[in-house]
Amino acid sequence: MNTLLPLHSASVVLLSLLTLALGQMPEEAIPQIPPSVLPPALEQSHDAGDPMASRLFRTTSTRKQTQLGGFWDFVTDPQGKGETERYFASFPAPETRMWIPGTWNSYARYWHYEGPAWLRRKFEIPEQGHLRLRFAGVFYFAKVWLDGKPLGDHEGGYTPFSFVVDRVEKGEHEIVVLVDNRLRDDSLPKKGVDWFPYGGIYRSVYAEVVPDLFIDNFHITTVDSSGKATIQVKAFLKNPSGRERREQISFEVNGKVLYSGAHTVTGTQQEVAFSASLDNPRLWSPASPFLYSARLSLQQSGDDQFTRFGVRHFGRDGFRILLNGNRFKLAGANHHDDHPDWGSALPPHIIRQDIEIIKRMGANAVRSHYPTDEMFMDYCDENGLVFMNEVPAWQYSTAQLAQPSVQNKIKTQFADMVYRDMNHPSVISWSLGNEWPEFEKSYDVMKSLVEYARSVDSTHFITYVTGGAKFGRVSGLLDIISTNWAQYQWYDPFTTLDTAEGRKSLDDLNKIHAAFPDKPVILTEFGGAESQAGWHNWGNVKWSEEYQGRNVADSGRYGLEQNWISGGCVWQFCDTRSVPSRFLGGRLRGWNAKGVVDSYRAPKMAFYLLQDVFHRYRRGISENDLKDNNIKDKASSLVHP
Ligand code: ADA
Repeated sequence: MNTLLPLHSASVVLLSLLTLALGQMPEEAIPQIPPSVLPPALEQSHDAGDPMASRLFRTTSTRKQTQLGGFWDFVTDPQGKGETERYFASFPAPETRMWIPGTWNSYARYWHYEGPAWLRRKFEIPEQGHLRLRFAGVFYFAKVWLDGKPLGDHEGGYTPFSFVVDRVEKGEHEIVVLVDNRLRDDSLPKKGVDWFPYGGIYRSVYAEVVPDLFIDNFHITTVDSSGKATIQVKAFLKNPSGRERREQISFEVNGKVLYSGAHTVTGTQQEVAFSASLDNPRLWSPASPFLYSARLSLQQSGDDQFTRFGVRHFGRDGFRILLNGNRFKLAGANHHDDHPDWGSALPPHIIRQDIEIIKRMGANAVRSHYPTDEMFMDYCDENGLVFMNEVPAWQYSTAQLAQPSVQNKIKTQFADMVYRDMNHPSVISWSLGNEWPEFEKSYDVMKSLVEYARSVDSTHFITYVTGGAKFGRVSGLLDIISTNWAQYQWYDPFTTLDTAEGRKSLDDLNKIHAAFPDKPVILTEFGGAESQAGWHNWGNVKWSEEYQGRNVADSGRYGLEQNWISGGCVWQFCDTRSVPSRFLGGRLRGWNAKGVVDSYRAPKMAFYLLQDVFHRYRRGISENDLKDNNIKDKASSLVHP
């Protein structure tokens, strides 16, 4: 990635422009110019080559699955009369047919629609049996009927849910889903959040026939110690009939059986735990993202499930984060599932391209405000991108956090996130929320959330993200202090690092370390300045690419150069659509335009400047070469070329 790259005429022009803009700079400071074609992201396989599949690997070799993507009948229900009028039994004349996975808010006709909507499709099942319907993500509230009978409902837009129906006949069936994307003060995220609440069945959905006893999921944790990894497996079994049975459970890694044992299963669900060992494990890291394939199988019931895992260890040494015993700093990007044509329903080729661009940026990490698409996580695993995962408890007020219903939603979302994403070696941390304006007033809430989080999973860092360089008693509860370094220049081009405001924001940051010298600190968001792609100005003018580029490069470099800071993630990867209420609050065209690439992923100047910062860091140049005054000098050269 870092070798000499072919230059062609467009690149040469761009190179000259950048050189002009940056003034006299030493040769190695010239940003890398990427070739016009991105190298492909690593991809080991794709689930049976099925374009509708939600994962990059085969998840079962025994279950018959029917992908339910494609066109569904669609009708909006602005007056909310669908349930009384029994749309689930007799679907009204459709307004249109909607492509699933998809969101209605990416269709011109439903661009602004927030409310209830109904979707229906028919499908065939190949044999009689227990039918499991699995939704990877429906935003935000869903209620499901099969052949006119209610299966249940689900609240929460980012994690999967499923229903099992006993003895469904072979042949044609009808599924109806009521979806509502109206957010409220006590929803997760809350109403008015700074990203668009795209409504719909926006992630994959499938039906599959499962045996009486089946595997719902299984978790793998690994402990590496001199030439051997101990693998701990926890299997989550479902046994809807509750009938007691004896089952032989086998566990294979890369085709080799590492464990086989008989277990008694009683009740409708049961956890089974065992351990195995793996000799001479290859470790996972961003430089060498080695993955193992694991299969869990039930001999008598005939069920199986696959997953992938990595052997790696995140640890702490005072303020340092260690990966496999070595210092690790994040050089990352904040990613939203958002695209002008697809909304939040990113199709596989866009997900793959986003990963390619993030890799090309020189990043080694990604952060998201919520559990992202499972395929995105698979790509992070394969491409060595460390992932900061988060519950979308975004900017809740003290009064909101005091509500037990809100606390329960945070806990449920946390548990569901861990349940889904536990095996991804890319995951470094679980965050409990982002930017509660008065987080210290919610100390007791945070304490109980952290205790809950640790009871669910003790193998990943627990964190919470403050808005601005802030800290307090809450910080002492966390494994990592995460802070959005948003104080200078985000909305005001005159507060550069050289000004009094800029210096104050540096002082504030340093105070965190002074108060908690032994805790790692990550700048979960830095460099957030909006720019209109293509709008340039010499004077650091708001919305110009120069204004954004300067903020991104200065703060990214600062985060990587300070020994006590464990790096950070740029805010943000691409321009994303915001909520209508923010349209008048300064969001350009209604979009949050702080992307280093625009909404269609075309690079802005900030992309190249950040790429230079990240690549320098990876080449080990930054720590010695760019200390002290260089930040100031380069910033000045942007304003006074
Ligand atoms: C915060 C928040 C982001 C976004 C950002 C901004 O840092 O976490 O979601 O709203 O502000 O663009 O102002």
